[in-house]
Amino acid sequence: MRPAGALPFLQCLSTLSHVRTVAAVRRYFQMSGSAPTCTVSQRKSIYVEALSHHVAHLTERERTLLDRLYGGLTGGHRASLAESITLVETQHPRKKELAQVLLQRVLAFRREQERLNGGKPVAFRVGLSGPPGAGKSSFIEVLGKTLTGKEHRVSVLAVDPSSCTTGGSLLGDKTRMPELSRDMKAFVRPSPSLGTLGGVTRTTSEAIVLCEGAGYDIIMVETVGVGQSEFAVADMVDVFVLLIPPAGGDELQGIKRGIIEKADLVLVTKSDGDLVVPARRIQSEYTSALKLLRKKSNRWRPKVLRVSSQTGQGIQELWDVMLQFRDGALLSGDLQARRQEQQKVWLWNLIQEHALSHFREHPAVRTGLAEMERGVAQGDISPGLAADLLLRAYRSP
Ligand SMILES: Nc1nc2c(ncn2[C@@H]2O[C@H](COP(=O)(O)OP(=O)(O)O)[C@@H](O)[C@H]2O)c(=O)[nH]1
Ligand SMILES: [Mg+2]
Repeated sequence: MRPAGALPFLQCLSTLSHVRTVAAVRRYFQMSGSAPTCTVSQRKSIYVEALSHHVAHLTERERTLLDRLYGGLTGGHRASLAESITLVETQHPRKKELAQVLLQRVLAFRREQERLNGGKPVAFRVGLSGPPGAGKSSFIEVLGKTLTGKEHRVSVLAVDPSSCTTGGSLLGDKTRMPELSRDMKAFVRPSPSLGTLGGVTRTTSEAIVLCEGAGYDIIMVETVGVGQSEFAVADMVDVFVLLIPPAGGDELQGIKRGIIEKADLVLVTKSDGDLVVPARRIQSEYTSALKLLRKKSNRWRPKVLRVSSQTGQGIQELWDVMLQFRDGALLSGDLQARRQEQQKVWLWNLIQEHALSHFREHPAVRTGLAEMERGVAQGDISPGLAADLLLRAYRSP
């Protein structure tokens, strides 16, 4: 098994240029090729070697900055965590490299904690999605407060696709979590308002690692059911929860079928006052709908529960169900397997993103792309032939 540290390591490759690192990288791949003879500790030493070249090029100021962030973060200081997340969110090339060095150190720290924890993950990652206004932030606030009351340390991260395109926010999370934001055992981080959705989801994954390194044992990621963000979030958490409000006539509409399939739990929100009756109806609709869907796991049947953030009804029961889910998944190894699979998906997402932008930026491709697109759209040339031609231009030196 390749350690989780391989991911930031591979991210480093794209930014490293000097010869000695390239040599280390080659050795890494040669060793991986001869996998049976390559021990885990040999591989680890290669990561360390590649990274140390990176570190060797740090200026004194950069080194001091990273030491300060690492020390503060692993010491559980919120300000250091916030600053570290800002570092992973940066678009600045050099700072991006520094962020990778920091992440690699935090990953090593977290792995050590997992080892001390009997190989089990040190934090539980909860993804929450649903249409705007479903009551996600209100719910996170109430659940978060319940958990900090039980001595958990809770962090809340947001992925907001609208903030990427318009700079506006559909989540409006900070303002809706006034109590949790003030709670010393909680850390609430709004979504960055710049960048692409791909970039934001990547930095959210990295922010999860940082929060775990800072000692938060419950990580909640909030997103809206708009664009593809909920699929990205489902791929970075241990349990994925869909929140549905009890309003409107055609409730099942507007919620993508694919995302219902991804849900481990469905929560019907606002089950209080006049809304209890429609909430019950929606609960039974979803319970039947889920029965028709393909089973995601043999060990877990998705459940539909009703909650109210206003009265607190159902919150404790929901948390008990989440713990049942977590404990079962830990015992069977499903949780660890899911995380390993997510790491691989993530690796391929990054490769696709980089490879595609490399392709698009190739001079010959840039010259021919618009013409090919026009030709394909008008039916003058088949998409297959156009792709062949562009790829040939890309491959030619
Ligand atoms: N009656 C009732 N209203 C709620 C409840 N939770 C949230 N709301 C209301 O629903 C609206 C949207 O809530 P919010 O948490 O911001 O939803 P989000 O967009 O999904 O994060 C707000 O006006 C809340 O006051 C609830 O449990 N009961
Ligand atoms: Mg919200």
